[in-house]
Parts: sequence; C-alpha cells; structure tokens
Amino acid sequence: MKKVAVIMGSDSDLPVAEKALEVLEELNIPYVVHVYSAHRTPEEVRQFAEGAAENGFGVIICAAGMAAHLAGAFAANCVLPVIGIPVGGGSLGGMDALLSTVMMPSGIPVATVAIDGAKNAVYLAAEILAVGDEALQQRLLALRRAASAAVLEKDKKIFEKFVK
Ligand code: RP5
Repeated sequence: MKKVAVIMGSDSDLPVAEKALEVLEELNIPYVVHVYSAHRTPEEVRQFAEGAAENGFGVIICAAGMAAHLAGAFAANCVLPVIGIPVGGGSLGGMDALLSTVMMPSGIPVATVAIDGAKNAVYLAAEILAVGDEALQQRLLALRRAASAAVLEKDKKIFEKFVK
C-alpha cells in the first residue's frame, strides 16, 4: 500500500499534525512524519518531494502556519497529490496560512482543507488512495456509517430531552 507523508513546517505545528496521525492510525495507513520548512530547509523539501513517488508515497500532507508555502513547495517539486493544512494561531488566526496555502497558480494544485483541518486532510488522502484499494474504501465506508449512527444517537437524545 502507498504511504502518506505528513510534513510540518515546524515542531510547533505538531499539535495540529498529531490529529492527522490519529486518523492515519485509525485507517491503518502507513505514514512517515518530518519537520521540513519551505523557507528554512528548502533543499530537503525539494529532495523529499522529488523522490517521494519512487519511495512509495501516494499522497503528501503538509501542515504549516503563517506564510505557509510548504504545501506549494512540495507541489512544485512532484506530481503526487499534495494536501495543505493551514495551521491557525498567530496574529492573523490562520487566515494568512489559509490564503498562502490555497492560492496556488494554475498547474501546481494544492488541495487545501480548513484551518487546522488535519482530520479532513487524512480522510481526503485516504479517499485518493482508496481509488485503487477496495479494502481501504470499505474502511472509509465503515467510518461514514459509524459517524451517521453517532449523529442519529445524538438526535435521539436531544429529541427526547426537548419533546413536549
Ligand atoms: C511556519 O511558521 C510553521 O509552519 C509554523 O506554523 C510557523 C511558526 O514556526 P516556528 O517559529 O514556531 O518554528 O513556517
């Protein structure tokens, strides 16, 4: 099975990245984690991106805050799907990272999730990998069913609490 790379721009992004790792564990998807920065370690970013397909990766997830060019830098250096997680916090509350991540030029796409949307980054990565993996598709469907059941259970409790 193809691996997912989770790259964060700084170890200060770890609390957000860890939410992605939880879902990767839940879905039993193999992954590696690195701290690489578009600005502080551009050479390592380029080398990892250029070798990623050959090294068995299927999707790259990048979490970065502020002037968040990490996902864009990965997208510039490979043709694997790159998913960007804009990390919140800071004086602009993550809007800086959101716009830096999502506003990519034509031809170099970054699929961008919500600010701190680490879980959705992994669900999207899993859906990409599941195109060629029936077992993973079934695991995703099982999670959807469990999520629906949880909502209906909450509905039942709330309905019963307020019924007149
Ligand atoms: C970004 O700058 C990182 O992704 C992080 O979100 C932010 C701050 O980095 P540190 O100064 O905490 O290393 O590049």
